Amino acid sequence: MSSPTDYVPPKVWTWNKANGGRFASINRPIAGPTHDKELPVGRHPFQLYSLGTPNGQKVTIMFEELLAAGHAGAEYDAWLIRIGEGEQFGSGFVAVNPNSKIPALVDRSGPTPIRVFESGAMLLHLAEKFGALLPKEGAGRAECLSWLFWQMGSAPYLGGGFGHFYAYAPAKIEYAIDRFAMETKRQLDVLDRRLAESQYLAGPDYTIADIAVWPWYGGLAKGLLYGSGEFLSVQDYKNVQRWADLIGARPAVRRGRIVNRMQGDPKSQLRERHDASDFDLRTEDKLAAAS
Ligand SMILES: N[C@@H](CCC(=O)N[C@@H](CS)C(=O)NCC(=O)O)C(=O)O
Repeated sequence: MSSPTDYVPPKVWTWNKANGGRFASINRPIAGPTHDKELPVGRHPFQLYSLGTPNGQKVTIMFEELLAAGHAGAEYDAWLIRIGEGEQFGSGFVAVNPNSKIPALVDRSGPTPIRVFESGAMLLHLAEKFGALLPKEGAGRAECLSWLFWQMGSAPYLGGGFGHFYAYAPAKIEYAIDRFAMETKRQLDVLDRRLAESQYLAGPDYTIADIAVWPWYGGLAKGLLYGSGEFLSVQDYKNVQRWADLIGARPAVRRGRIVNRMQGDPKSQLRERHDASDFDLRTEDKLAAAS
């Protein structure tokens, strides 16, 4: 193993603004808004403020699935929040999500707007509201919620741990990459074993558990996250591969994953979504470019 750094933590931590990391310009040790900025409000019952990262994709995929299933009340406006420019610290955004992270949702379908933050909470809120994609009771419901919360607890090791140290940190630290690569592979194996015995994560039916897990672990399995497919030997996880392809082929998933997208081929990006017709004639181009 390469030698560890000679860093000795001081008695009291202080904020080193220019730490050289990819997100040094937006990371802060304090919460709250940095500036006044109202959020725009569109005409639909749901207002989503987001970005097309895996956490953002969960919610746009959920909306597209609900609409595809005929829940017309699930119409939504998806506004772009540029986290690289600090828009998550605007006063309007912080009022919806005090944690200053995308996605943030306002449910305006009733007399009083309801704020929802944390993507897992959004999936649950929408599933309960529309009676969709969540088993109603018993073991099926418990299994679905278990995998949903598994994703919320596990992905920070993948993104904030492995992804950060493998792709974004200013130095390659063997200890950190090794620790989080091991945990990421362990998580892939957890999924692989589950998907060896079950068509979908919660059982025979597609649910919000699949919608939560797919953008992270499906993307990872397909080599789309951090350029790490070969490093992690993702092709070895055959059941995850089968499931990733199955979910990825769903038309609603193909639409949802390009909403609020800012990276990759410009043809693969639908930066804001305010109407079903925004998936215009170029949609096939966009969907093809995104895969
Ligand atoms: N647990 C949260 C995680 C959200 C999250 O980490 N969002 C990231 C983008 S994927 C973000 O907004 N980062 C901006 C920042 O940290 O300032 C969720 O699932 O909603």
